[in-house]
Amino acid sequence: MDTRTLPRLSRAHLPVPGLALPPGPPEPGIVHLGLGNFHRAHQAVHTADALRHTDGPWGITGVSTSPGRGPRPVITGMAEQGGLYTVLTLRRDGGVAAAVPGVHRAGLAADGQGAEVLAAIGSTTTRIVSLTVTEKGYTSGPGGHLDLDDPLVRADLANTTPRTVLGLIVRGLQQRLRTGAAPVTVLCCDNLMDNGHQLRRLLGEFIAALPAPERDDLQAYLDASVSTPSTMVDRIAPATTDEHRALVARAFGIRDTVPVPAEPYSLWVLQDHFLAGRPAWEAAGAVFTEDVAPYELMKLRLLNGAHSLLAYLGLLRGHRSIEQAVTDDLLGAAVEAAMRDEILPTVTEPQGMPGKAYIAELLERFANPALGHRTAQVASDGSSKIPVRWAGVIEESLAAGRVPRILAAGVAAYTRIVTGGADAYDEQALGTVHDAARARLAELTRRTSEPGEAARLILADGRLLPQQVAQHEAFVSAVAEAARTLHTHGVEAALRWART
Ligand code: CS2
Repeated sequence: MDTRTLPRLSRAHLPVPGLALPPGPPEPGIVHLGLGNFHRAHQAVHTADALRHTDGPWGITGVSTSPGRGPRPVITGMAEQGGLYTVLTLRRDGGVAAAVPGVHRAGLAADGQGAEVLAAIGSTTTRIVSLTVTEKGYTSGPGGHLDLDDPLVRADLANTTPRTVLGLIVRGLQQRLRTGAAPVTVLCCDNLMDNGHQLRRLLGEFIAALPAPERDDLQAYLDASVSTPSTMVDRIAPATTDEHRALVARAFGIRDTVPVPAEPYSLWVLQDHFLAGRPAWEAAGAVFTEDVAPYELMKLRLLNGAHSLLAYLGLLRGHRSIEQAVTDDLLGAAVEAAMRDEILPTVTEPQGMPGKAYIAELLERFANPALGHRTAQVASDGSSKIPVRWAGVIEESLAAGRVPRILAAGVAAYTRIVTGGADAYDEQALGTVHDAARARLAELTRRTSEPGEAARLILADGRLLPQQVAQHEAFVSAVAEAARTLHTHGVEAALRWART
């Protein structure tokens, strides 16, 4: 189909005629860092729905935080479409629905338009600075502390044109100090445990590393006028491909260069600590509660934890998508067993969300064939995802006297993939697993070709899993044995070993 003849998405050409867009909010009260698919399918949709219910100054200035100069396709595409894009809700039965949030007022690239981003954060009309910058965007190192060895962090501490996310926020807060120090909420929407507290601690660590006069003013401002609520965010929104663009054209007769595919499920749980107001997100299904932690724990450990297992073991079995991995009987059963027997005992069930029912629902969600969620995408950045998803489960299981062997096989699969690359899985067919730690881990394991030894070296390095785990001989031996088995006999044998 030649899509060039179709009308481009605009307020006049919507995928569904008469689709009600929120009235153009007069002011972008939200600056959002991380203009990826997750934000565009989650917070933006909740905000649009909230605005349909209660009007307010809640337009969004979207900031792309990915490094690299030059035009960002998402910014250019949205700008050409008046800030619009289609959210394609893809159902398991093949049904497709379209939504157009229409809440973005401007798009900026942090790399190249840093001054504009700081001005936006500093503006008196900005009331919320929200973030979806992924786990690695927080520039934290061992123990979750600000990584002062990271050259970008060091440069941002010395320089007022920041390139890291923490640098952008702190320098933005500095601008706010100049424009009257109005209260603001910095809202973390990433898959981190206790994400509001973690962000606050990291901001504090960044500020503490600045010279005295700057440091003291900023710390006082952070303490008095900046809130950082914790949130649990959940919606599977894979990367956009040409197939999704073709689907918009075929199903709705519109040309959209930047649509977002997403599953029907969406959940947002937040603490209601907003110092300068917020959209009526509760009218859009968001849940406000003081105690977000049980929701976060359950979601990060069960959903994201199982996702990563499916991704690493799935890649080694030759699966390109999460759906293929979970519908592979052997792998699906092992991951279900890991969720039920290894992960569930370490989570507190939030009220109204029984763990067993949540697991059954997750298996259904993962098996949605319409999503095409790539294993290589979920497997990427394991060095910053595994500490969040698996470390606590493993640590608590070991403390309770259990060695979680399926998770050990998952850790082993990760070490095979990041050190073995194309030798471990079909990188050509399945895609590259990106990970900032890859070069360092390759160097660390350079002297050995024995997979068990390589796994031991990665654990001993102490960055992937905490010391108590990395020094637990029964667990380390289990990972080493799983790595050897994966290498010589494959996933089936490793899972048979893990489940005996
Ligand atoms: C995924 C998440 O890419 C990943 O690592 O596990 O993005 C996942 O799809 C979302 O957290 C679902 O809410």
